[in-house]
Amino acid sequence: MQTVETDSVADLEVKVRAGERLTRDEGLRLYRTADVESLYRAANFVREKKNGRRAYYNVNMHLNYSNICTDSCMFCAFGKKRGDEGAYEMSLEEIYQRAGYLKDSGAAEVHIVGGLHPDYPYEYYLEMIRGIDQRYPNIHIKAFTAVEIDLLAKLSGKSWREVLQDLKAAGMDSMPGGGAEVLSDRVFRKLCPDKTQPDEWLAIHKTAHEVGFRSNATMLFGHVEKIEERVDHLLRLRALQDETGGFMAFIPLRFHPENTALQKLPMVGADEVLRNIAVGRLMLDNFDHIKAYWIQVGLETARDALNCGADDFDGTVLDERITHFAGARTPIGVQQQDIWRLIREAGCVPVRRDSCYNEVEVITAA
Ligand code: V47
Repeated sequence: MQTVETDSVADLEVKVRAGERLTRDEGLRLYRTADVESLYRAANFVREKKNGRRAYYNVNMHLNYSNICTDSCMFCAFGKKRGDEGAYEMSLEEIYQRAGYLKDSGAAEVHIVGGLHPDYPYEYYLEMIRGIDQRYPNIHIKAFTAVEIDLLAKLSGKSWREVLQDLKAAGMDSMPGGGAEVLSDRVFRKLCPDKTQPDEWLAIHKTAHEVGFRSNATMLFGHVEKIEERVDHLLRLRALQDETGGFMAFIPLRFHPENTALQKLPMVGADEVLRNIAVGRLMLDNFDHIKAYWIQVGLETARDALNCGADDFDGTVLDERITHFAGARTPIGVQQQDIWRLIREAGCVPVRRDSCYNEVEVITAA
């Protein structure tokens, strides 16, 4: 990848231990350094300062209601045109049924995202949220990326704020962090020129925070981006978090090339995953949580990430599709016991959390 061996970052570890904020140039050094020992130690220091040895997870399910999408992002294997092999959509009844299965399996959160569908009306989205919330009021509904919020605004002729207020009234609880990719105009021009743009992604999250939603932020790494663009992405998230405090977790997403227009690219290795987790932990000093999304990074690497800055293992997931369309070899879901074992192997204490990181149970069971 783009990392090159340069100097020690022991001085940055000292700075981090003193509680000082890192600069853009220092972020670049963290991406380039061969001194991963200092990098991981510094990131683990921040992780322990914020979260001790706790490692969070939740019992959740992904619900990807349709993969039919009007856009054609080069990194995506999930989106299909209607009539394509593998294109699917779910009726509202099917969605409610799946949410019911979720409740029966003890899950506390449903994470809902889909493609940019050409014909669903505005009311379909509100009805989806309202119907789940009415049937299962205790399930936390984390739904719709900034890109879908933008679509809903265009569909309804309403502002982002009005759309978010409608969704809140319908029962939506928080927003996931997808669609950010790398917040760089150059990267978007190359990979997804027609999609909700970087400035808009940030403005939608800002509006969501103002409306009272908490949200997450992702960064899709390992494709055409430069390390300068990764650092700028982190700085833009940090600046918005300084303003609103509305982000809960940062989630570095490892690009899976299979079945995408970029399939000639190799997938980055575990070392790059751990570096992105660690640099994210160090640059985002105002984020409480860094998520190791095991679906994409692999269960063992997610375990190792818990000692390189990450404090959150995501959840049981049950039925992930976006990364599996792009060739992910991980399971589509795991049992809580598997997560406990991996967290303990990392020397951490498993803590089941709710969607807003309130502790539900410190796990002592075997
Ligand atoms: O927005 C698309 C990315 C995202 C590929 O907020 C790909 O808690 C890898 O945002 N290889 C969706 N990634 C996933 C996401 C997410 C996941 C887990 C937790 C949370 C959260 C959010 O997946 C998309 C896009 O950036 N993506 N294609 C691919 N080929």
